[in-house]
Amino acid sequence: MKRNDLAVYFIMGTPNCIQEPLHVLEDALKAGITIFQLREKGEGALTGKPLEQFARQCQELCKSYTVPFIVNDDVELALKLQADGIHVGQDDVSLTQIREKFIGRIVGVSVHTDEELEHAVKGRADYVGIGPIYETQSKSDAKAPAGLTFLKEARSLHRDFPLVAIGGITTKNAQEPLKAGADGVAVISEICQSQNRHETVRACKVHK
Ligand code: TZP
Ligand code: MG
Repeated sequence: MKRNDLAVYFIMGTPNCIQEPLHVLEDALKAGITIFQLREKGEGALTGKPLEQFARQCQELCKSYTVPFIVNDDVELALKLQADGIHVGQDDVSLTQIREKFIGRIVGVSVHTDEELEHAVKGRADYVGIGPIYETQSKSDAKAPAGLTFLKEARSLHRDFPLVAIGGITTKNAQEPLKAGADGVAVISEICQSQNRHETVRACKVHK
């Protein structure tokens, strides 16, 4: 993957949406998100066939805007749909197992420490997610906000490795992680709840 693919990484599941989820996704695609992750979690989350059907609809939409479609956690679903990639945390299936199954596809891993970062880089992850940078309401088991320190360190250790910042990112603070070395920002609520997704996506891109 190219580092620029991470520029505006939209993450969504049906429980994150106030509006019709497929409308939210299409509006975000029109607004210029560069990658999408389906993360179907929390109260009322779809499972089984309804999840598969929704995932296929998301995938179709992403295809029509040539935006990579990534599945969070669910290895089986990602393989069944031949998704463009998978994103896993430290408590999910191991990177070694996933890397073998996702040859030529995108593998992303969430990391919080130097050790986890080195393991992800050595294990040939395609990118790592670093966060939560700021306070977030969107992940029930989120760790304490880490600020920019670890992100800066990760960038200084790996000049060219694709890094995306996540957690509490808004139109107001997005430039901070970008200046600190992130290739992009991963966003749930700010895009899901936006009244003007063109403006929101624009504000989340690097201001030159
Ligand atoms: N991982 C770390 S923070 C987070 C995830 C999935 C939630 C990010 O959501 P928001 O609404 O952009 O803070
Ligand atoms: Mg996970």
